[in-house]
Amino acid sequence: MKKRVKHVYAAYILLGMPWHICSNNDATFFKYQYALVRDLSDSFQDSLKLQQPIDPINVALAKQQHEQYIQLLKDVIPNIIRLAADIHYPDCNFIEDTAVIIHDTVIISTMGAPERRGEEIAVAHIFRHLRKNVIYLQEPATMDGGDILYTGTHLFVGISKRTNSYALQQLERIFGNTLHVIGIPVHEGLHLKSLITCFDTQTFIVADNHAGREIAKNIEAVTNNSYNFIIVPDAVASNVLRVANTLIIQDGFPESEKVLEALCKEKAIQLIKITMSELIKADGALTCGSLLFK
Ligand code: CIR
Repeated sequence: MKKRVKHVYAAYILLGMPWHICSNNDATFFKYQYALVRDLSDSFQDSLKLQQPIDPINVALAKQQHEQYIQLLKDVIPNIIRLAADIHYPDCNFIEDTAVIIHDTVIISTMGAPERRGEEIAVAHIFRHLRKNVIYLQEPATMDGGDILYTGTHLFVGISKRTNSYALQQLERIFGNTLHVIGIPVHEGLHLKSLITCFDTQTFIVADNHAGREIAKNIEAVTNNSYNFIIVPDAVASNVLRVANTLIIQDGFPESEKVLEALCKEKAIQLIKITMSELIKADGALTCGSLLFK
């Protein structure tokens, strides 16, 4: 597998060869009507962190970066629903973790970190108001939305520090008749999507590290090689956000940017870069700042 991934990577860099042409279905799959976002809390300095950053978080700058992210979403998604921050929840802007949305069904998380439990209340309220089919995960299941990777065919569930196998079982019960629900162990980093995200419905962007390769290998094995993998040298840069014909990536990772630029050029996808330096310090990235749905 390692060889195949490397080969694909090299092909892209050296030859710019396409091996899968993006279909219109991809643009439809990633076309959203709504983005649910939550403002960044004044208490963001106290957000959970896998390790303390060398330079402390600049909360004012974090707010600016989060604001830019929301403004960017406004350009590509017609309706933005914006929740106010809650000072009691320093991580509340990372709204992706509170829920998983598959068509009209919304699974409300019991988040893996006890400090974050309660953030989901305001989110569930919105989805009930929108008349979605709201289902609450039941204890002892814990789940963070950052561990859920959905491609339309497969629902990959990262079994991580935050999401456990009880959550996998419950998701299998709910979606197992219509989707392949597959558990993927996550041995490093915070979430599955800290290491792998969708470029399109057949192509993943994966971190070039041991954990990223293990995940890619696992996905290849369980799906009988159904997906392509594009590896990027910076783990943080593996978290990209695809919306319709646009790919949002993180600024500041030039080597990864080259790979993603070539890919977008080849597939006629618009590339937009955004700086997330302060959110990264709290292990956040691009997907975690919104819940996107139709
Ligand atoms: C946490 O540890 O829960 C937050 N500081 C970061 C959550 C990032 N969430 C995500 O990528 N889905």
